[in-house]
Amino acid sequence: VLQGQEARSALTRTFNEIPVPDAVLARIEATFGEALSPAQVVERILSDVRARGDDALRDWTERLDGHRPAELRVPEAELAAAQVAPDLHEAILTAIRRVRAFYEQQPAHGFLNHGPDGALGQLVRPLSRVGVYVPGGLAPLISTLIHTAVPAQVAGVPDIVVTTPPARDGSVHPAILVAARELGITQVFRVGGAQAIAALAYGTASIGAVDKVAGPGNLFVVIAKRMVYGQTGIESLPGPTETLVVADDSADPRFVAADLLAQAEHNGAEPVLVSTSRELLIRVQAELSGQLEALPEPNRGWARDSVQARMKVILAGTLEEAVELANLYAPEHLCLLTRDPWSLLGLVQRAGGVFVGEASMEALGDYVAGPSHVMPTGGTARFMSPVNVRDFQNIISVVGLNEGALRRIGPAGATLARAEGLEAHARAIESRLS
Ligand code: HSO
Ligand code: ZN
Repeated sequence: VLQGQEARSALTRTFNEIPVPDAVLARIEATFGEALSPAQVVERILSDVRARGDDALRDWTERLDGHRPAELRVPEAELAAAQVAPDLHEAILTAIRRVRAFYEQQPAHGFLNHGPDGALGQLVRPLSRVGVYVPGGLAPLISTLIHTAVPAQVAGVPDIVVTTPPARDGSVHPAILVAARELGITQVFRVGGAQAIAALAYGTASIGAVDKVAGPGNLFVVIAKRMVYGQTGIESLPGPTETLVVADDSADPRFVAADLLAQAEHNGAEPVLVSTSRELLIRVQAELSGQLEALPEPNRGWARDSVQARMKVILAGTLEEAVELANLYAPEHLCLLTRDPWSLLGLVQRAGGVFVGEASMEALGDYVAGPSHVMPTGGTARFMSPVNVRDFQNIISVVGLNEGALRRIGPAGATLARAEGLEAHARAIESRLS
Protein backbone atom coordinates (compact mmCIF):
# COMPACT_ATOMS: atom_id res chain seq x y z
CA VAL A 1 0.00 0.00 0.00
CA LEU A 2 1.54 3.26 -1.17
CA GLN A 3 0.91 6.70 0.29
CA GLY A 4 1.91 10.33 -0.25
CA GLN A 5 5.12 10.92 -2.19
CA GLU A 6 5.59 7.21 -2.84
CA ALA A 7 2.14 7.03 -4.41
CA ARG A 8 2.88 10.08 -6.54
CA SER A 9 6.03 8.62 -7.96
CA ALA A 10 4.40 5.22 -8.59
CA LEU A 11 1.69 6.97 -10.62
CA THR A 12 4.02 9.27 -12.55
CA ARG A 13 4.66 7.87 -15.98
CA THR A 14 7.65 8.34 -18.19
CA PHE A 15 7.02 8.48 -21.88
CA ASN A 16 10.43 7.78 -23.39
CA GLU A 17 9.76 4.08 -23.82
CA ILE A 18 6.69 1.88 -23.94
CA PRO A 19 7.39 -0.82 -21.30
CA VAL A 20 8.26 -4.17 -22.89
CA PRO A 21 7.45 -7.35 -20.92
CA ASP A 22 10.23 -9.96 -20.81
CA ALA A 23 7.89 -12.53 -22.37
CA VAL A 24 7.63 -10.35 -25.48
CA LEU A 25 11.41 -10.11 -25.79
CA ALA A 26 11.69 -13.88 -25.41
CA ARG A 27 9.09 -14.43 -28.12
CA ILE A 28 10.89 -12.08 -30.47
CA GLU A 29 14.13 -13.98 -29.97
CA ALA A 30 12.39 -17.30 -30.59
CA THR A 31 10.74 -15.99 -33.77
CA PHE A 32 13.65 -14.04 -35.27
CA GLY A 33 16.61 -15.96 -33.89
CA GLU A 34 18.19 -12.74 -32.60
CA ALA A 35 17.56 -10.26 -29.79
CA LEU A 36 15.69 -7.45 -31.54
CA SER A 37 13.77 -4.64 -29.88
CA PRO A 38 10.04 -4.43 -30.69
CA ALA A 39 10.79 -1.23 -32.62
CA GLN A 40 13.36 -3.05 -34.78
CA VAL A 41 10.83 -5.80 -35.48
CA VAL A 42 8.23 -3.25 -36.50
CA GLU A 43 10.72 -1.41 -38.74
CA ARG A 44 11.47 -4.66 -40.57
CA ILE A 45 7.81 -5.45 -41.07
CA LEU A 46 6.92 -1.94 -42.25
CA SER A 47 9.69 -1.76 -44.81
CA ASP A 48 8.99 -5.26 -46.09
CA VAL A 49 5.27 -4.56 -46.60
CA ARG A 50 6.15 -1.27 -48.24
CA ALA A 51 8.49 -3.04 -50.66
CA ARG A 52 6.60 -6.28 -51.37
CA GLY A 53 2.94 -5.52 -50.62
CA ASP A 54 0.53 -8.46 -50.44
CA ASP A 55 3.29 -11.10 -50.63
CA ALA A 56 4.86 -9.63 -47.51
CA LEU A 57 1.46 -9.59 -45.80
CA ARG A 58 1.02 -13.30 -46.51
CA ASP A 59 4.54 -14.13 -45.32
CA TRP A 60 4.24 -12.20 -42.04
CA THR A 61 0.75 -13.53 -41.33
CA GLU A 62 2.05 -17.06 -41.79
CA ARG A 63 5.09 -16.41 -39.63
CA LEU A 64 3.37 -14.55 -36.79
CA ASP A 65 -0.25 -15.80 -36.82
CA GLY A 66 0.40 -19.33 -38.07
CA HIS A 67 -1.80 -19.18 -41.16
CA ARG A 68 -1.03 -18.31 -44.78
CA PRO A 69 -4.10 -16.54 -46.22
CA ALA A 70 -4.45 -17.26 -49.93
CA GLU A 71 -7.06 -14.53 -50.11
CA LEU A 72 -6.52 -11.58 -47.78
CA ARG A 73 -10.00 -10.19 -48.14
CA VAL A 74 -12.90 -12.07 -46.56
CA PRO A 75 -15.14 -12.97 -49.53
CA GLU A 76 -18.49 -11.17 -49.59
CA ALA A 77 -20.29 -14.53 -49.60
CA GLU A 78 -18.61 -15.47 -46.31
CA LEU A 79 -19.57 -12.09 -44.85
CA ALA A 80 -23.16 -12.53 -45.97
CA ALA A 81 -23.38 -16.06 -44.57
CA ALA A 82 -21.86 -15.39 -41.11
CA GLN A 83 -24.19 -16.23 -38.24
CA VAL A 84 -24.22 -16.01 -34.46
CA ALA A 85 -26.72 -16.99 -31.75
CA PRO A 86 -29.85 -14.79 -31.74
CA ASP A 87 -29.09 -13.15 -28.37
CA LEU A 88 -25.59 -12.21 -29.50
CA HIS A 89 -26.97 -10.84 -32.75
CA GLU A 90 -29.47 -8.75 -30.75
CA ALA A 91 -26.69 -7.52 -28.44
CA ILE A 92 -24.58 -6.45 -31.45
CA LEU A 93 -27.53 -4.42 -32.76
CA THR A 94 -28.07 -2.86 -29.32
CA ALA A 95 -24.43 -1.80 -29.13
CA ILE A 96 -24.49 -0.32 -32.64
CA ARG A 97 -27.70 1.57 -31.90
CA ARG A 98 -26.48 2.97 -28.57
CA VAL A 99 -23.04 4.05 -29.82
CA ARG A 100 -24.62 5.67 -32.86
CA ALA A 101 -27.19 7.55 -30.75
CA PHE A 102 -24.39 8.81 -28.50
CA TYR A 103 -22.24 10.17 -31.36
CA GLU A 104 -25.15 11.69 -33.21
CA GLN A 105 -25.24 14.19 -30.34
CA GLN A 106 -21.69 15.38 -30.98
CA PRO A 107 -21.84 18.73 -32.79
CA ALA A 108 -20.03 17.98 -36.02
CA HIS A 109 -20.99 20.79 -38.36
CA GLY A 110 -19.02 23.80 -39.49
CA PHE A 111 -19.97 27.48 -39.48
CA LEU A 112 -19.81 30.39 -41.90
CA ASN A 113 -20.53 33.74 -40.31
CA HIS A 114 -21.42 36.70 -42.50
CA GLY A 115 -20.69 40.04 -40.81
CA PRO A 116 -19.30 43.49 -41.52
CA ASP A 117 -15.94 41.93 -42.57
CA GLY A 118 -17.46 39.53 -45.11
CA ALA A 119 -17.52 35.84 -44.22
CA LEU A 120 -15.28 33.74 -41.99
CA GLY A 121 -15.90 30.14 -41.11
CA GLN A 122 -15.01 26.49 -41.07
CA LEU A 123 -16.03 23.73 -43.44
CA VAL A 124 -16.20 20.28 -41.85
CA ARG A 125 -15.60 17.37 -44.20
CA PRO A 126 -15.42 13.63 -43.56
CA LEU A 127 -12.17 11.81 -44.28
CA SER A 128 -12.41 9.74 -47.45
CA ARG A 129 -11.04 6.40 -46.31
CA VAL A 130 -10.45 5.04 -42.82
CA GLY A 131 -8.88 1.80 -41.60
CA VAL A 132 -10.23 0.21 -38.42
CA TYR A 133 -7.88 -2.15 -36.63
CA VAL A 134 -9.67 -4.83 -34.61
CA PRO A 135 -7.38 -6.79 -32.26
CA GLY A 136 -7.60 -10.57 -32.26
CA GLY A 137 -5.29 -12.38 -29.89
CA LEU A 138 -6.88 -13.39 -26.59
CA ALA A 139 -10.43 -12.34 -27.50
CA PRO A 140 -12.32 -11.40 -30.67
CA LEU A 141 -13.10 -7.76 -29.90
CA ILE A 142 -16.49 -7.44 -31.60
CA SER A 143 -17.24 -4.33 -29.57
CA THR A 144 -14.02 -2.63 -30.66
CA LEU A 145 -15.12 -2.79 -34.28
CA ILE A 146 -18.44 -1.15 -33.33
CA HIS A 147 -16.83 1.44 -31.04
CA THR A 148 -14.40 2.58 -33.74
CA ALA A 149 -16.43 2.29 -36.92
CA VAL A 150 -19.61 3.96 -35.68
CA PRO A 151 -18.04 7.37 -34.86
CA ALA A 152 -16.40 7.25 -38.32
CA GLN A 153 -19.75 6.53 -39.93
CA VAL A 154 -21.46 9.32 -38.00
CA ALA A 155 -18.68 11.62 -39.25
CA GLY A 156 -19.73 10.66 -42.78
CA VAL A 157 -16.70 8.58 -43.84
CA PRO A 158 -17.87 6.75 -46.98
CA ASP A 159 -15.16 4.08 -47.15
CA ILE A 160 -14.21 2.00 -44.10
CA VAL A 161 -11.80 -0.93 -44.19
CA VAL A 162 -11.37 -3.43 -41.35
CA THR A 163 -8.25 -5.45 -40.63
CA THR A 164 -8.09 -8.16 -38.00
CA PRO A 165 -5.67 -11.03 -37.38
CA PRO A 166 -6.97 -14.45 -38.48
CA ALA A 167 -7.15 -17.43 -36.13
CA ARG A 168 -4.69 -20.29 -36.78
CA ASP A 169 -7.22 -21.91 -39.11
CA GLY A 170 -7.46 -18.67 -41.08
CA SER A 171 -10.95 -17.80 -39.93
CA VAL A 172 -12.24 -14.47 -38.71
CA HIS A 173 -14.67 -14.79 -35.77
CA PRO A 174 -18.26 -14.93 -37.13
CA ALA A 175 -19.39 -12.25 -34.65
CA ILE A 176 -16.87 -9.82 -36.13
CA LEU A 177 -18.28 -10.60 -39.57
CA VAL A 178 -21.87 -10.17 -38.38
CA ALA A 179 -21.01 -6.82 -36.75
CA ALA A 180 -19.27 -5.67 -39.96
CA ARG A 181 -22.27 -6.70 -42.03
CA GLU A 182 -24.70 -4.92 -39.70
CA LEU A 183 -22.52 -1.81 -39.96
CA GLY A 184 -22.62 -2.03 -43.75
CA ILE A 185 -18.87 -2.65 -43.96
CA THR A 186 -17.87 -4.98 -46.78
CA GLN A 187 -14.06 -4.73 -46.75
CA VAL A 188 -12.70 -7.04 -44.04
CA PHE A 189 -9.11 -8.26 -44.33
CA ARG A 190 -7.52 -11.13 -42.43
CA VAL A 191 -4.30 -9.49 -41.45
CA GLY A 192 -3.22 -8.11 -38.08
CA GLY A 193 -0.24 -6.71 -36.20
CA ALA A 194 2.27 -4.23 -37.56
CA GLN A 195 1.82 -5.72 -41.04
CA ALA A 196 -1.84 -4.61 -41.06
CA ILE A 197 -0.87 -1.08 -40.02
CA ALA A 198 1.76 -1.03 -42.79
CA ALA A 199 -0.81 -2.15 -45.38
CA LEU A 200 -3.27 0.54 -44.29
CA ALA A 201 -0.60 3.24 -44.30
CA TYR A 202 1.27 2.43 -47.53
CA GLY A 203 -1.41 0.51 -49.39
CA THR A 204 -0.97 -2.85 -51.12
CA ALA A 205 -2.66 -4.26 -54.21
CA SER A 206 -5.53 -5.71 -52.17
CA ILE A 207 -5.72 -3.19 -49.31
CA GLY A 208 -5.55 0.38 -50.58
CA ALA A 209 -3.98 3.06 -48.39
CA VAL A 210 -6.25 4.92 -45.96
CA ASP A 211 -6.26 8.49 -44.69
CA LYS A 212 -6.37 7.47 -41.04
CA VAL A 213 -5.80 4.28 -39.05
CA ALA A 214 -7.88 3.91 -35.89
CA GLY A 215 -8.30 1.32 -33.17
CA PRO A 216 -6.38 -0.22 -30.30
CA GLY A 217 -3.69 -2.84 -30.54
CA ASN A 218 -0.81 -4.59 -28.84
CA LEU A 219 2.67 -3.15 -28.37
CA PHE A 220 3.65 -3.82 -32.01
CA VAL A 221 0.51 -2.17 -33.36
CA VAL A 222 1.03 0.89 -31.17
CA ILE A 223 4.67 1.23 -32.27
CA ALA A 224 3.66 0.74 -35.90
CA LYS A 225 0.99 3.45 -35.66
CA ARG A 226 3.54 5.83 -34.19
CA MET A 227 5.98 5.07 -37.01
CA VAL A 228 3.51 5.50 -39.90
CA TYR A 229 2.06 8.73 -38.54
CA GLY A 230 2.58 11.41 -41.18
CA GLN A 231 2.25 8.92 -44.02
CA THR A 232 -1.29 8.43 -42.77
CA GLY A 233 -3.24 9.82 -39.82
CA ILE A 234 -3.81 8.05 -36.53
CA GLU A 235 -6.55 8.80 -34.01
CA SER A 236 -4.45 8.13 -30.89
CA LEU A 237 -2.27 5.36 -29.48
CA PRO A 238 -4.61 3.10 -27.51
CA GLY A 239 -2.66 0.16 -26.05
CA PRO A 240 -2.92 -2.01 -22.95
CA THR A 241 -5.83 -0.93 -20.80
CA GLU A 242 -5.86 0.66 -17.35
CA THR A 243 -8.53 1.26 -14.76
CA LEU A 244 -8.14 3.44 -11.70
CA VAL A 245 -10.87 2.99 -9.09
CA VAL A 246 -11.40 5.69 -6.47
CA ALA A 247 -13.34 4.20 -3.54
CA ASP A 248 -14.24 5.44 -0.08
CA ASP A 249 -15.49 3.52 2.98
CA SER A 250 -19.00 3.38 1.50
CA ALA A 251 -17.92 1.34 -1.53
CA ASP A 252 -18.94 -2.30 -1.78
CA PRO A 253 -15.68 -4.30 -1.86
CA ARG A 254 -17.31 -6.90 -4.10
CA PHE A 255 -17.95 -4.31 -6.81
CA VAL A 256 -14.51 -2.71 -6.44
CA ALA A 257 -12.86 -6.11 -6.85
CA ALA A 258 -15.13 -7.06 -9.76
CA ASP A 259 -14.35 -3.85 -11.66
CA LEU A 260 -10.61 -4.23 -11.13
CA LEU A 261 -10.71 -7.85 -12.29
CA ALA A 262 -12.81 -7.03 -15.35
CA GLN A 263 -10.03 -4.89 -16.74
CA ALA A 264 -7.29 -7.10 -15.32
CA GLU A 265 -8.34 -9.92 -17.66
CA HIS A 266 -7.15 -7.83 -20.64
CA ASN A 267 -3.61 -8.61 -21.76
CA GLY A 268 -1.09 -6.28 -20.11
CA ALA A 269 -3.73 -4.40 -18.10
CA GLU A 270 -2.85 -2.21 -15.14
CA PRO A 271 -5.39 -2.10 -12.28
CA VAL A 272 -5.03 0.75 -9.76
CA LEU A 273 -7.03 1.16 -6.55
CA VAL A 274 -7.00 4.43 -4.62
CA SER A 275 -9.00 4.55 -1.41
CA THR A 276 -9.42 6.81 1.58
CA SER A 277 -10.24 3.77 3.73
CA ARG A 278 -7.60 1.29 4.90
CA GLU A 279 -10.44 -1.00 5.97
CA LEU A 280 -11.80 -1.04 2.42
CA LEU A 281 -8.37 -1.86 0.98
CA ILE A 282 -8.16 -4.91 3.22
CA ARG A 283 -11.65 -6.08 2.33
CA VAL A 284 -11.03 -5.59 -1.40
CA GLN A 285 -7.88 -7.64 -1.16
CA ALA A 286 -9.85 -10.58 0.28
CA GLU A 287 -12.55 -10.17 -2.35
CA LEU A 288 -9.96 -10.01 -5.11
CA SER A 289 -8.37 -13.31 -4.23
CA GLY A 290 -11.76 -14.98 -3.84
CA GLN A 291 -13.11 -13.68 -7.15
CA LEU A 292 -9.83 -14.44 -8.90
CA GLU A 293 -9.97 -18.08 -7.76
CA ALA A 294 -13.58 -18.31 -8.93
CA LEU A 295 -12.74 -17.20 -12.49
CA PRO A 296 -12.43 -19.93 -15.10
CA GLU A 297 -9.20 -20.48 -17.01
CA PRO A 298 -7.75 -19.00 -19.13
CA ASN A 299 -9.25 -15.76 -17.75
CA ARG A 300 -7.90 -16.44 -14.27
CA GLY A 301 -4.38 -16.63 -15.58
CA TRP A 302 -4.71 -13.41 -17.58
CA ALA A 303 -6.22 -11.52 -14.63
CA ARG A 304 -3.70 -12.92 -12.16
CA ASP A 305 -0.84 -11.77 -14.36
CA SER A 306 -2.16 -8.17 -14.38
CA VAL A 307 -2.86 -8.15 -10.64
CA GLN A 308 0.47 -9.68 -9.65
CA ALA A 309 2.69 -7.90 -12.13
CA ARG A 310 1.14 -4.44 -12.30
CA MET A 311 -1.60 -3.71 -9.73
CA LYS A 312 -1.04 -0.63 -7.56
CA VAL A 313 -2.83 -0.02 -4.26
CA ILE A 314 -2.84 3.44 -2.77
CA LEU A 315 -4.15 4.96 0.48
CA ALA A 316 -5.18 8.61 0.05
CA GLY A 317 -5.76 11.08 2.88
CA THR A 318 -8.89 12.61 1.31
CA LEU A 319 -11.04 12.08 -1.77
CA GLU A 320 -9.60 15.31 -3.17
CA GLU A 321 -6.13 13.80 -2.91
CA ALA A 322 -7.45 10.59 -4.50
CA VAL A 323 -8.69 12.49 -7.56
CA GLU A 324 -5.51 14.53 -7.71
CA LEU A 325 -3.53 11.26 -7.87
CA ALA A 326 -5.88 10.06 -10.60
CA ASN A 327 -5.25 13.25 -12.57
CA LEU A 328 -1.52 12.70 -12.24
CA TYR A 329 -1.82 9.15 -13.60
CA ALA A 330 -4.30 10.15 -16.34
CA PRO A 331 -5.97 6.71 -16.53
CA GLU A 332 -7.87 5.39 -19.49
CA HIS A 333 -10.77 4.64 -17.11
CA LEU A 334 -11.53 6.44 -13.88
CA CYS A 335 -14.21 4.73 -11.80
CA LEU A 336 -15.75 6.65 -8.91
CA LEU A 337 -17.20 4.33 -6.27
CA THR A 338 -17.84 6.78 -3.46
CA ARG A 339 -20.76 8.01 -1.37
CA ASP A 340 -21.29 11.06 -3.57
CA PRO A 341 -19.41 10.39 -6.83
CA TRP A 342 -20.97 13.34 -8.70
CA SER A 343 -19.35 15.76 -6.27
CA LEU A 344 -15.90 14.61 -7.50
CA LEU A 345 -16.58 15.09 -11.21
CA GLY A 346 -15.62 18.77 -11.13
CA LEU A 347 -12.14 17.85 -9.88
CA VAL A 348 -11.42 15.41 -12.72
CA GLN A 349 -8.89 16.85 -15.16
CA ARG A 350 -7.29 13.91 -17.00
CA ALA A 351 -8.87 10.57 -17.93
CA GLY A 352 -10.18 8.82 -21.02
CA GLY A 353 -13.57 8.21 -19.43
CA VAL A 354 -15.15 8.70 -16.01
CA PHE A 355 -17.55 6.08 -14.71
CA VAL A 356 -19.74 7.65 -12.05
CA GLY A 357 -21.22 5.41 -9.37
CA GLU A 358 -22.06 1.78 -8.81
CA ALA A 359 -24.42 1.31 -11.77
CA SER A 360 -21.85 2.64 -14.27
CA MET A 361 -19.27 -0.09 -14.25
CA GLU A 362 -16.60 0.24 -16.90
CA ALA A 363 -17.43 -3.19 -18.31
CA LEU A 364 -20.81 -1.85 -19.41
CA GLY A 365 -19.01 1.10 -21.00
CA ASP A 366 -16.98 -1.44 -23.00
CA TYR A 367 -20.16 -2.56 -24.71
CA VAL A 368 -23.44 -0.71 -24.63
CA ALA A 369 -23.31 2.51 -22.57
CA GLY A 370 -22.73 4.70 -25.65
CA PRO A 371 -19.30 6.44 -25.65
CA SER A 372 -16.56 4.61 -27.55
CA HIS A 373 -14.40 2.36 -25.39
CA VAL A 374 -11.40 3.30 -27.51
CA MET A 375 -9.77 5.67 -25.05
CA PRO A 376 -6.25 7.02 -24.51
CA THR A 377 -3.98 4.72 -22.48
CA GLY A 378 -0.46 4.86 -21.08
CA GLY A 379 -0.93 8.37 -19.72
CA THR A 380 -1.72 9.80 -23.17
CA ALA A 381 -5.01 11.08 -21.71
CA ARG A 382 -2.86 14.09 -20.77
CA PHE A 383 -3.12 15.19 -24.40
CA MET A 384 -5.48 12.85 -26.25
CA SER A 385 -9.18 12.03 -26.15
CA PRO A 386 -11.41 9.02 -26.73
CA VAL A 387 -12.25 8.19 -30.32
CA ASN A 388 -14.91 10.60 -31.49
CA VAL A 389 -16.58 12.03 -34.58
CA ARG A 390 -13.97 14.80 -34.97
CA ASP A 391 -11.23 12.19 -35.39
CA PHE A 392 -12.79 11.29 -38.72
CA GLN A 393 -13.28 14.75 -40.13
CA ASN A 394 -11.05 17.52 -41.21
CA ILE A 395 -11.71 21.19 -40.87
CA ILE A 396 -11.13 23.67 -43.67
CA SER A 397 -10.85 27.33 -42.76
CA VAL A 398 -12.86 29.69 -44.96
CA VAL A 399 -11.67 33.28 -45.47
CA GLY A 400 -14.03 35.46 -47.50
CA LEU A 401 -13.27 39.07 -46.50
CA ASN A 402 -14.76 42.15 -48.16
CA GLU A 403 -13.17 45.48 -49.22
CA GLY A 404 -14.04 47.21 -45.96
CA ALA A 405 -12.30 44.56 -43.88
CA LEU A 406 -9.28 44.68 -46.16
CA ARG A 407 -8.92 48.43 -45.51
CA ARG A 408 -9.37 48.02 -41.75
CA ILE A 409 -7.00 45.11 -41.13
CA GLY A 410 -4.70 45.24 -44.19
CA PRO A 411 -2.21 47.74 -42.72
CA ALA A 412 -1.71 45.61 -39.59
CA GLY A 413 -1.03 42.61 -41.81
CA ALA A 414 1.52 44.48 -43.89
CA THR A 415 3.27 45.77 -40.76
CA LEU A 416 3.59 42.26 -39.35
CA ALA A 417 4.89 40.99 -42.71
CA ARG A 418 7.68 43.61 -42.75
CA ALA A 419 8.54 42.82 -39.14
CA GLU A 420 9.06 39.22 -40.27
CA GLY A 421 11.21 40.43 -43.16
CA LEU A 422 8.71 39.10 -45.69
CA GLU A 423 8.44 41.94 -48.19
CA ALA A 424 6.44 40.05 -50.83
CA HIS A 425 3.75 39.33 -48.25
CA ALA A 426 3.49 43.02 -47.38
CA ARG A 427 3.29 43.99 -51.05
CA ALA A 428 0.58 41.39 -51.78
CA ILE A 429 -1.56 43.05 -49.14
CA GLU A 430 -0.74 46.62 -50.19
CA SER A 431 -1.37 45.90 -53.87
CA ARG A 432 -5.08 45.75 -52.97
CA LEU A 433 -4.98 48.80 -50.71
CA SER A 434 -3.77 51.34 -53.26
N1 HSO B 1 -11.77 -2.33 -21.92
C1 HSO B 1 -11.11 -2.45 -23.21
C2 HSO B 1 -12.07 -2.57 -24.34
C3 HSO B 1 -12.86 -3.85 -24.38
N2 HSO B 1 -13.26 -4.55 -23.31
C4 HSO B 1 -13.35 -4.51 -25.46
C5 HSO B 1 -13.98 -5.59 -23.72
N3 HSO B 1 -14.02 -5.57 -25.03
C6 HSO B 1 -10.23 -1.23 -23.43
O1 HSO B 1 -10.79 -0.07 -23.01
ZN1 ZN C 1 -12.64 -4.23 -21.32
